[in-house]
Amino acid sequence: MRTMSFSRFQNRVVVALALLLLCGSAEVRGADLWFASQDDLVALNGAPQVHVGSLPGGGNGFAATPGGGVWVASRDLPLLRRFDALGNLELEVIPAAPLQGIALAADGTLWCARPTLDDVWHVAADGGDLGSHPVGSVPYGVAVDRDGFVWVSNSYGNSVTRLDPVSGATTTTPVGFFPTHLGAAPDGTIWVAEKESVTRLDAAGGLLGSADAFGFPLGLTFTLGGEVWVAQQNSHEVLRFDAGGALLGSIPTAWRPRGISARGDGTVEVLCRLGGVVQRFDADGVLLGEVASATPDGLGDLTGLGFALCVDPIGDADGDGVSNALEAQLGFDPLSASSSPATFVRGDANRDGLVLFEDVIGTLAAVLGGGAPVLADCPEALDVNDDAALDLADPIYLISFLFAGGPAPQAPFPVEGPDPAPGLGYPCLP
Ligand SMILES: [Ca+2]
Ligand SMILES: [Ca+2]
Ligand SMILES: [Ca+2]
Ligand SMILES: [Ca+2]
Repeated sequence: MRTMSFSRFQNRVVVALALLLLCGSAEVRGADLWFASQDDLVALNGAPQVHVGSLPGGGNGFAATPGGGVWVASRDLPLLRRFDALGNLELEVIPAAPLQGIALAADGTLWCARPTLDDVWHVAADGGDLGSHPVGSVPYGVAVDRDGFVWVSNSYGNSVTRLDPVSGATTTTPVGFFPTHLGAAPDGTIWVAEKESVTRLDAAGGLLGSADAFGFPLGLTFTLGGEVWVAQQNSHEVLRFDAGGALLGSIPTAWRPRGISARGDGTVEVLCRLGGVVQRFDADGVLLGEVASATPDGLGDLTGLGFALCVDPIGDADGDGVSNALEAQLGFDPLSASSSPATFVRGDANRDGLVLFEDVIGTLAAVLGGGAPVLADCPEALDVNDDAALDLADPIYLISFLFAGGPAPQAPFPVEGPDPAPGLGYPCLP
């Protein structure tokens, strides 16, 4: 009797815990933005924010993972933690020294700057120690570029080190005074925030140029639209640059902006540490709204867009079949499967995935006004030569390809994909 009632009690506890877990997971759902608020980890998916768990010693370096979780390096303690997309603590590693910037590589390993050891430390995806490489004096920021090279700013050495992770070879480029955070752009250039300037390097470490920035720039991010936004903590503004390094303007923010990260929907969020708000801007710099938070902080990739665009452009973070870089180029969200361009095979009139003689008939019928049903949803697939005109040249092109060794249909072909130039020609609906 006693045993039975205890077991019923146990069942109720299990059900209650399951319900609690379900409610919690529904709120976090792979954060759009991760950051630290004092000693808490916060997930922001619009408002309200969710305080996920505690971050002993605060949070400094952040690296969102493709799975929706995040690595966090503590600000005050030698402590590295990884949380999954629901905010559950997955891993806890105690490094030999406190960490500063951290960055995720395409293979899932993590690179961490260790200022007091003058090195960069390599951590396996399971938290294992993969060794370290000496860099310059007091390393601060870390970035991984699209080719897998690791970049480290040496804040006291006034230089940037490029590390080949395979051979361990390094090259070092002198830059401006007190370089801090840095990032590798989608085009492979390296952007470095310094005490009074922003410096650009090419993919080999050559100096491309430097812009004055007297507000102590710190965080920087690469937007979906191809701009570079840099938070200036002392002048309370964000500088906007084009990909070539030209200054486009500045956006006023709340007090002490430090962390900044672009989202896959084209917006950008700024952590205003002393203003006590996270501000969200549209792609033109218009303030869309803000969420109050106690000393919001965190540098690095807070959303996962940096990883998707800059480290793993050929990957498909959201699994919708279109690569991260192509989605960004077409204006879709690389982090959301519900935002995807329609895909098709050019020349495939009946949309069965194959290009055969029946597609010649379908294309011919559509061009001659036969009213093939496909015209309603994907006329772009019928524009076989992709010249933004539907005419007899298209079925002729297809016949020539299928039966006379003529050139293949233009992209996307033969693998299904999105229209590479959707601004021209015709629509294609999913
Ligand atoms: Ca995708
Ligand atoms: Ca998508
Ligand atoms: Ca077909
Ligand atoms: Ca055509």
